[in-house]
Amino acid sequence: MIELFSADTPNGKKISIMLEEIEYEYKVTNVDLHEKKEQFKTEFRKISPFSKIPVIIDHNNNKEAIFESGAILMYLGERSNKFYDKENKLKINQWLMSQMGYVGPMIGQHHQFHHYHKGKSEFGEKRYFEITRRIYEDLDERLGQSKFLAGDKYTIADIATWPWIARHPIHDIGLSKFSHLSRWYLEISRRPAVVKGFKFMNKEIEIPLP
Ligand SMILES: N[C@@H](CCC(=O)N[C@@H](CS)C(=O)NCC(=O)O)C(=O)O
Repeated sequence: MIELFSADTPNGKKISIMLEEIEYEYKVTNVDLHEKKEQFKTEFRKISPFSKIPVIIDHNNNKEAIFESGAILMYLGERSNKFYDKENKLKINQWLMSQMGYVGPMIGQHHQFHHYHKGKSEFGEKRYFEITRRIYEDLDERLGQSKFLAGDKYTIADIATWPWIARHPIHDIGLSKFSHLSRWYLEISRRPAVVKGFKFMNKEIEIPLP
């Protein structure tokens, strides 16, 4: 059994979707990031040095806590032998690392300036709006050449990126204007494991359509 320490965020959803995809049994422990600020509790910091979700503990294998969503996806991909083909590892790693180092952090700033704290910084709003638009354009271009991010097959790179695009209603970029990105987004949205993993903390929410 895998224990998943998480919250209902794009980084959190990456792991619930992966666990659903590989059909591993898992138990979710909610970490209240806002009211109780449980990420800063001493016990949690022992398994997450930067006080961040997601974290997993694989009770059937190494029993060691694993933090960082990219590292967790690689671990689960290797352990299950799914969505992380050895022959295509170099490509998958590039698209996964781009998500980890660029797509997620930049869109995350866009959420802060454009959605959660609008009016606080004109510079921040403009900067991250533009960067998010460029990310949509660049992903659209890639997905015009390739079925999935790292090639013909759905991989952990798609699993890492999709939950960020699933917040498109608050981005105000207009996902439907990007035909290849929309095609990829919709195709992944129809996967039963994605539908289940998306609702891992809130059964009421629906995947937003472009
Ligand atoms: N690079 C990390 C980022 C994780 C992250 O930013 N988690 C956020 C929620 S999406 C968090 O735990 N924030 C709490 C905090 O920073 O206090 C990963 O991908 O696992």
